[in-house]
Amino acid sequence: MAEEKVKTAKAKKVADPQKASMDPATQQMILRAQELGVETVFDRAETMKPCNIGIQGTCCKNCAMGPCRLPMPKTGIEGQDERKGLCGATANTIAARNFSRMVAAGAAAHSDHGRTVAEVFLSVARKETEDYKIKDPIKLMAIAPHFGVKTTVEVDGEEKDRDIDEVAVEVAEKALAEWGKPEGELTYLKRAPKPLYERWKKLGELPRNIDREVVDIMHRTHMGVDQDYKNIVKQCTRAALADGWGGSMIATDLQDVMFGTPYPLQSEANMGVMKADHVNIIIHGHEPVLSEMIVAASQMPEMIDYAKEKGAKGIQLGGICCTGNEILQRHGVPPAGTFLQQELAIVTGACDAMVVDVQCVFQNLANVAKCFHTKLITTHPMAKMEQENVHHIEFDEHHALDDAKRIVKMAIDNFNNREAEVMIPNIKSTQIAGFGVESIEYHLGGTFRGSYYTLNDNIINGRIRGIAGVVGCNNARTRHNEAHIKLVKELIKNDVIVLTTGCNGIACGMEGLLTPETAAVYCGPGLAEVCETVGIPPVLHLGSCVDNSRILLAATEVVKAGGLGKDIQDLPAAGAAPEWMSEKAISIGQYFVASGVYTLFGVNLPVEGAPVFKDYLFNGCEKIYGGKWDLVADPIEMAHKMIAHIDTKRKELGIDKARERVLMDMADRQKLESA
Ligand code: SF4
Ligand code: MSK
Repeated sequence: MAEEKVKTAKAKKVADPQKASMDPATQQMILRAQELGVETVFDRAETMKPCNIGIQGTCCKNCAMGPCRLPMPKTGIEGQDERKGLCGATANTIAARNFSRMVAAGAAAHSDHGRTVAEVFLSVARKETEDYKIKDPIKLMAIAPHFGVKTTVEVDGEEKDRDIDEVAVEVAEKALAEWGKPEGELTYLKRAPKPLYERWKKLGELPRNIDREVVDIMHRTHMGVDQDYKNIVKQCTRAALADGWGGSMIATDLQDVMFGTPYPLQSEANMGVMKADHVNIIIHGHEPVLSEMIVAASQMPEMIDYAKEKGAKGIQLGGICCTGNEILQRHGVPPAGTFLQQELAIVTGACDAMVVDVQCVFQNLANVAKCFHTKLITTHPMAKMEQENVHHIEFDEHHALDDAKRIVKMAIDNFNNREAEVMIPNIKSTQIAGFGVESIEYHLGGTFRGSYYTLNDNIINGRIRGIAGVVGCNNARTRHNEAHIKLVKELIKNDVIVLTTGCNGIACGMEGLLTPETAAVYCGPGLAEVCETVGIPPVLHLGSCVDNSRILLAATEVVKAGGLGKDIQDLPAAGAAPEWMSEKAISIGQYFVASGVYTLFGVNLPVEGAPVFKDYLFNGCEKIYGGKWDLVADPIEMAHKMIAHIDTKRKELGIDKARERVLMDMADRQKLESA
């Protein structure tokens, strides 16, 4: 019995479920884990406190003369900051180096994901695999010109469409070259509004190729190289832009071409999506290349029949993190939880297999799986686990469907091995997910203009006060989901439409904020009216972490539609990651800042020990990029800082008065209705 296996765990300080999470399903499962003696991240957060110097960003271990630790003196810095490492590196240099290494790691993670997708796409284009097809040829034709690939050819003096396979091969080759081309600049940068592109050019910060910008950071932050924090931030920008407008954007586009561009669909969210009488397979990580095949395999009649033979009623898939978001937005597979719920999905006792690829995967999953019957399967060559109970089935695009069938069969064969009593919280919410640049245009675009005209019109007339991008992780140092939900609710209450990705998207789904009906309950009158008229939720789920590129392109479309300035920095818009934890979030933050967005993070930022560097990120950057960083732990205060920024931008655009009129109209109308 699982209970017996885990009784040996030593009695340790454990988390208070109510304080650890705002989500009742998570609270129930934390308690359940504690009853079984299974340790989770919530308990570890009680016993391990963060390093006081690391958290300030001023611990350097870039050479063996260190680690050199430069904490802020308790009284603060008065006069000259005399602190230095053995080599003389200042607090600014050390914090900037650490920050930029986070950007490098984040950009590398997103972009390497993009590279895998591009490699699979090349195999598809060359017809080396039967398992994947081009599902969205229209999108292929739409992105081809951005790579300089012609979509038509002249035949006998007439322009004809080029053969789609030819276009696909050329796009794939050009896309892959973005990682290592010897000269030039990234091709997608020109998709940004012209003034933004020109600014990056003038600053000399156009990324050359994706890999080079990551390597450059690792070189210049080596002991004894770049010792000017401003110059280090310049390189952060190049690498971050290579992520947002490069690796991530290519990942999103090619995934859409191969797996289909998402359109709104109905699904559910939270751990209650798991079913006791079904084979449950939880898919976790970030790269959807194999999970696409697992979705296909789990729908095959032969697999469903096999599951029934074993006594199950069927096969239930569930997602965690962004692989979950990928299969949610294209297939409606419901997320079983956010980043912090990954261990708890196994604690249900009903997880027959958990399949993980890359990023955000806890090594402790192996220890939790050991206490239950769950088969934990790693699938990526660069992400294995040392524990013996972990299976490795390596993804290969040439036989991906066979690999996926093997995994699904393994889960089915494991159905009857359940040991612990199954306990699945009976908690889930309905959601509409699967939005994107194209579907926003469809729902909020003008009927005749085919652009973001209606969205812009509603921003200009003030029904929609502004746009917020709210994204990012959970962090066990804060109450699970609380900052996400409080922030989003406060924004929509104040008529700010929210575009979400990543674990914020899952958190909003769990809270039931991703339905059109939410608008009447939580939104201000202007946003509620728009959502009701158009039939959209006030929070639009745009997908996974790489899909933050969709937010960049949506902002660009808003600029193009006119009336709201000439650049992203002119828009009444702001971005936030209230519960961030990943290095990828720092890369995302930097590319949003460098694209002109006021970007607020919660929890903490490793800059407090270097006040001059911090001031550069929080104030100096605005003069250069139009966007800047900020740190606000309280989500309501964060919302109001975002709203204040949105209002400033409205004033600069001369549309602040329009909003006052619209709200008066609404109030008048309400008065009339109640009379
Ligand atoms: Fe210390 Fe300088 Fe070495 Fe960093 S690079 S560990 S500050 S001596
Ligand atoms: S999964 S990066 S915890 S959003 Fe993309 Fe969630 Fe953050 Fe991982």
